[in-house]
Amino acid sequence: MLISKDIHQKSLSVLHEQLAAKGKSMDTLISQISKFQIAVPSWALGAGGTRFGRFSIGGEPRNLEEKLDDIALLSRITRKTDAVSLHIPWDIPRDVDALKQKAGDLGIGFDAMNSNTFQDYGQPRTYKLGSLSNSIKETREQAIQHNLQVIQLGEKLGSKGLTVWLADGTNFPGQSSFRNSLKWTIESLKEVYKNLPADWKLLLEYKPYEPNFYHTVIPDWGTSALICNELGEQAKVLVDLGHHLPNTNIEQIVATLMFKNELAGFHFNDSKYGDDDLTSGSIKPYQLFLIFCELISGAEEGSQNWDTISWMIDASHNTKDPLEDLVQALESISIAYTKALIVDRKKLTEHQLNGDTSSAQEILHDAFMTDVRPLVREARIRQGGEENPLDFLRKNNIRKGLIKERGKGSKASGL
Ligand code: AFD
Ligand code: MN
Ligand code: MN
Repeated sequence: MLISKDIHQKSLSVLHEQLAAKGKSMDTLISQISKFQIAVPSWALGAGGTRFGRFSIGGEPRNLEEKLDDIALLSRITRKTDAVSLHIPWDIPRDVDALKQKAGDLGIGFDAMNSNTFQDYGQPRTYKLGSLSNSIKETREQAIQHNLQVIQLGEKLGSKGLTVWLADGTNFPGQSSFRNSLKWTIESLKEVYKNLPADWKLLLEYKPYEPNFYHTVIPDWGTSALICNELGEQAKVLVDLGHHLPNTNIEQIVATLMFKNELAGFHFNDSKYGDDDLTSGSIKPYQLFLIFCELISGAEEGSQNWDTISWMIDASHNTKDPLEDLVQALESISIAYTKALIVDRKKLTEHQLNGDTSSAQEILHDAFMTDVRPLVREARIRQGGEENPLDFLRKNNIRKGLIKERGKGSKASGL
């Protein structure tokens, strides 16, 4: 929605007064919002697909360099992202040094690397019946080696994390042994973990179902935490918002993981039913806000240091222009974060201790219902970003220009 400069200033001064009344400093909030950066996944810049098909957007990046160009554009207009998360082998660079140079020139860092043992891409042994959990030792060995190669590439690029998401699982009862596949997964991950650089972390992702529909080897946060505890301090649990059965209390999972300093980070998206990979905040904005309430209180109470948590979007666009979707996602995440920052936590704790339920709930509701967009916009403007990034993309016919430059329907690698 286009806001005039005048309206922006007026709404900002009203918000300023509201926040001052709560003892919140606008400048402190603006610097917190500005510091909060979210990594963009390389595969989100092209049109995603479902098992029923894929509809190209046109002008999609044809290679890693063009993906970096798109992320640099997002960074310039939103000021909310400064890193890319690569997916290997989709994003194997032709020339590592040249890529590093280009990323450096664009001010884009390398967030966690994603290994891929959920597809066959010409490797000697198929992953059809699993990878790190496969009953065939040589296949597990191959998957281990792939993860080690991803770590080696990541080290050259300056990444500090390896995200492991296993599609491993079964479609039918009896297809494999629950315990053996868990045992083999732990053994394999121990081999990977042994080769993790001392300043890296292993982000172990969980998912209840899909692509397997009877069981997934790492289906939930508890199993991921159980495995991380077998591996060591540098292994922690990655929470992908779309990886929960309907109505799961994700904010409680976040609070529990922080309680044990076991939260690796997030893959932000939104969903109605499954791993829908929809725009963050487009379906359940209140849940996203409550998750940030747990993150901020967990960090403030010293459960887990904010800087040890990784922030990344993991979404895939089948109907929207990927750039527009990412602009909306970055904005929604910033808004949820800002609303959580303005919660009067001191009063909330008082009401909790006094058992005053209505007042406690009122504290959260009041923050959630506060329109903090002027603050998010002001932070962006002060950082030299666009007042309205979505409008910028449209007004400057960015997608049209990309189609002209890259052609229609160019094959985008990725999910
Ligand atoms: C799919 C998986 C998972 C993983 C992502 C990138 O469900 O979220 O993180 O691909 O590998 O979305
Ligand atoms: Mn994910
Ligand atoms: Mn997913």
